[in-house]
Amino acid sequence: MEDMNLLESEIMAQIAGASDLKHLDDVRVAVLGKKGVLTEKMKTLGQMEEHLRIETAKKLNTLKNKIEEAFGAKKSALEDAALNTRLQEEKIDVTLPVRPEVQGRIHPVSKIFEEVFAIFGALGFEVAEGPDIEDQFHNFNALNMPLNHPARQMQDTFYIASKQSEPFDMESAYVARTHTSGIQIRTMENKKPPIRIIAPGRTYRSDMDATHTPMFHQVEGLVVDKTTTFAELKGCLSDFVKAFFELDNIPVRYRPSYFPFTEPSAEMDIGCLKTKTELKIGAGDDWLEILGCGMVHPNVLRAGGIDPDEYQGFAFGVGIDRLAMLKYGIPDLRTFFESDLRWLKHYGFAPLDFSSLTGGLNGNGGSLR
Ligand code: 2NL
Repeated sequence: MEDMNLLESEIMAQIAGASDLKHLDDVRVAVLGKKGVLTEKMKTLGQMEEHLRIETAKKLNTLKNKIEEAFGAKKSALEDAALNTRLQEEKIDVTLPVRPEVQGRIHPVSKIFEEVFAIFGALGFEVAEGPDIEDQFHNFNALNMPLNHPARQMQDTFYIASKQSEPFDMESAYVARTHTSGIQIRTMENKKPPIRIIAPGRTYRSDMDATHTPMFHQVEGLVVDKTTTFAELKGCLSDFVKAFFELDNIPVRYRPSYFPFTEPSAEMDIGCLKTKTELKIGAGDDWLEILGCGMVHPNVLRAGGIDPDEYQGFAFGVGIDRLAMLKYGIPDLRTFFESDLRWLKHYGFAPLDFSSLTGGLNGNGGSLR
């Protein structure tokens, strides 16, 4: 008995004295490990006479529980302490001004994403995200693009084998998403209307020339409710282009078009003036294609678990890289992805030049350009 009390206070002292998690674990092994003091004591039970054995076993078990509890408590105390030390050490003063010698700039693509978020945020949209690697259901089937649809053909989609070790199997393969529509399908699957989201992100197609890169950026939008109409789409998208180009009035027109996932489908153009050297947006007799849009196809609503007899919706898709080229006069798309510091210094934005509708999309003079 004496013996047991002494053992307990010794072990408790060792636990209390552990200075870090490694030290504590060494103590744990020395006490509870295969050759630990307590384990060794347990082993002696076998040789004891029955009455003593029952008595001792009870005490040892009680002691073991106490010790395990003490280890647990000490472990979380040490973890808390370690976290606090780390938080102290890694503390940064975010109110410090940016050092002028800082080289980093916000990439024009990131800047456009921010502007688009600010505008659609003010129009009541939430931002939704999803995986770059999609299954074929969310990238194609659910979007009214069945197995033999031309857009699914090998040449423009990157396919990824579902199991590395086995021969390539077309049916179970994943794809690098060719649009961000899968995000919207997932939203419909998981949430009852009203839905009002934008889905930004990287998208991938096997295509490379002066106006196409294998990775590009897109924002899609989706609105679903009982009374959503094409008129609402038109109002929403013309509000968007006016805010985006920071003009009170921009002529817009909708040309009939075709997408498998919308019916009717349209392309939206904005008025502009094209001269030999300049492109002026918002005035003139020329038109510039900006985005694709339409009313969500009933098959797509159904694939997202929404009853097309009860709900309807509109959707749109806009290329972010092209918007950046237009707004900031960047002539070659390929330069976007070359990571050339001189290019980024020329076209990039100051880190704290936030986009907002009240402060101006292009910030309050903080640009370093
Ligand atoms: C374009 C055209 C578009 C959509 C994308 C969409 C998504 C769902 C349902 C219906 Cl989940 N439609 N997306 C609709 C129309 C056009 O993109 O030219 N993008 C750059």
